[in-house]
Amino acid sequence: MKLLLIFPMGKANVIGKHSRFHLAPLTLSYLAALAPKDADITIIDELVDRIDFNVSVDLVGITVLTPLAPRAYEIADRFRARGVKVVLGGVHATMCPDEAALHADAIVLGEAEEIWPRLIEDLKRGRLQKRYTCSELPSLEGIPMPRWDLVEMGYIPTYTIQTSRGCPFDCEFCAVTAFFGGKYRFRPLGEVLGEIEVLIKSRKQRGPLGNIFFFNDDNIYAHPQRSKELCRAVMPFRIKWFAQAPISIAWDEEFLKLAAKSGCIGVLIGFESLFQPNLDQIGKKINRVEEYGEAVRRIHSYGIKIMGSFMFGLDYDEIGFFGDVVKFMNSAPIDVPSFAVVTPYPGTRFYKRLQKEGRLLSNDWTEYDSNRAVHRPLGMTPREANEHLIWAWKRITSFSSILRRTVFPSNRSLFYFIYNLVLRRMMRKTLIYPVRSNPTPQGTDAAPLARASNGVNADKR
Ligand code: B12
Ligand code: SF4
Repeated sequence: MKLLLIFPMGKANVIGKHSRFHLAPLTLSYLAALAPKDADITIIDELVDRIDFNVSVDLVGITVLTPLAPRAYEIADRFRARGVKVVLGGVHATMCPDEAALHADAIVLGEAEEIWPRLIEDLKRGRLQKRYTCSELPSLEGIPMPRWDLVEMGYIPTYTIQTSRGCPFDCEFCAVTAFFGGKYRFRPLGEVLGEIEVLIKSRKQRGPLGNIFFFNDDNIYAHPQRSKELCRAVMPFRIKWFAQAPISIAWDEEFLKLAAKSGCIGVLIGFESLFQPNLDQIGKKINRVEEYGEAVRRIHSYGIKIMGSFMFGLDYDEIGFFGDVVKFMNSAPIDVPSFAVVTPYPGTRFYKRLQKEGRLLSNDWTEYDSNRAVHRPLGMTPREANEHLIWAWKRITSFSSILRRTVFPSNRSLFYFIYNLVLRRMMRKTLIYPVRSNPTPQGTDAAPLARASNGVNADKR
């Protein structure tokens, strides 16, 4: 059985085609590991590889995220035109199954641990079904080691490991809880350690930075006790790691101590907004704006750096907020900045609310890249949101901001200085200077609802 697994590239790629400044694709190497042992598998990550549409294969599997969906469908249609069977899976295929089904011989809804081997067996026996649904969330015990041997070297030299799935929170805009059903599951620690050990042994493959790990869990601190056990367990390996975490880690000194001691070099934190009513509305109530400064100080005091992410276009946002966020990032300081326009991904509560309120502006999924407004914000026009996002990126990747955030503070870091220079180059090349062929969605110049109507938004500060 010849399998071809594809990660499509959409316009959402802000890094640039055929640049290897990416993380290697865990989803595909993991799906390869779940396939029968005798399968002959090729992995194509379109960010770095080209697809040979004439290749002889029995089955093409494509993972679908929302901004990549149109490209995924285009690839699927081309293979199907030749009579090759195509399966679509992933978050977007799960949230929009009827749409995905138009481009596939079979679709997989939800997690594929149990389904994928069964589907391949069905294909072999000539009884492939149109739709496979994960009815029960799979246990993460005994999941196989991803087939990194099938992925070419040369990505960012970081190993990606998933130690848990899900998050106990349910932020309105986030697809995680909609997809994973709000249930938090974790892998047995022994299995995670086993995977780390194997990867460390193959380190030479990945160059001198080969001991940096990305725990790509949705929330590494979802179960504080278990998070601390993970830190204790990885200590002997002397790895460096980073992960996504909530701001509440700042108040758990024991965790911060253990994380730092076990090699934590950074955490990705969703600050999202500097205006509390926004946070309350999107359900991110663990974030308290008045505590942000102190939280950053505490996390930094353990030598842990912060990638801080903020979103714009939330209901209580107004233009001045862009400048406030840049100012906060410079003074906190935030080591690696990340900005997005809040995006209503299908299946989320945010999507459903905006749909009900008639505020969705685009049904072109390529525009759902978090770099532009595809909804009608209340306190600014979509165009203002887009232009100010670019303005904020420009300011935060200026030399003065980079020096302020990474060189002048007492916890200065050469690594993060260089990282910011790379980010500066990337953002200038892909978002700040290029004129997009299709820059803004329909309705871009629509007046903001609140300003145009009754000033609902006027006295919110
Ligand atoms: C790590 C991560 C990233 C990394 C990816 C690194 C890498 N190369 O692996 C980075 C930082 C690059 C990234 C980028 C983006 N991401 Co991201 N990311 C994640 C995260 C946290 C984990 C993904 C992961 O590796 N999971 C582990 C694998 C094993 O799980 P999986 O992919 O879901 O696959 C399982 C099933 O879905 C299914 N499956 C998936 N595909 C297929 C295909 C077939 C054929 C079959 C049978 C089954 C199947 O089987 C797997 C096993 O059960 C998820 C959150 C989440 N928990 O899903 C967000 C998430 C997937 N990302 C999201 C988004 C929006 C993005 C960006 C668009 C953000 C942006 N503005 O740029 C970009 C797009 C990337 C691109 N290629 O253009 C959203 C997707 C929403 C949506 N509706 O599409 C998520 C869900 C986060 C969220 N909070 O909503 N991301
Ligand atoms: S805390 Fe993060 S992962 Fe959890 S629901 Fe909110 S945004 Fe999603």
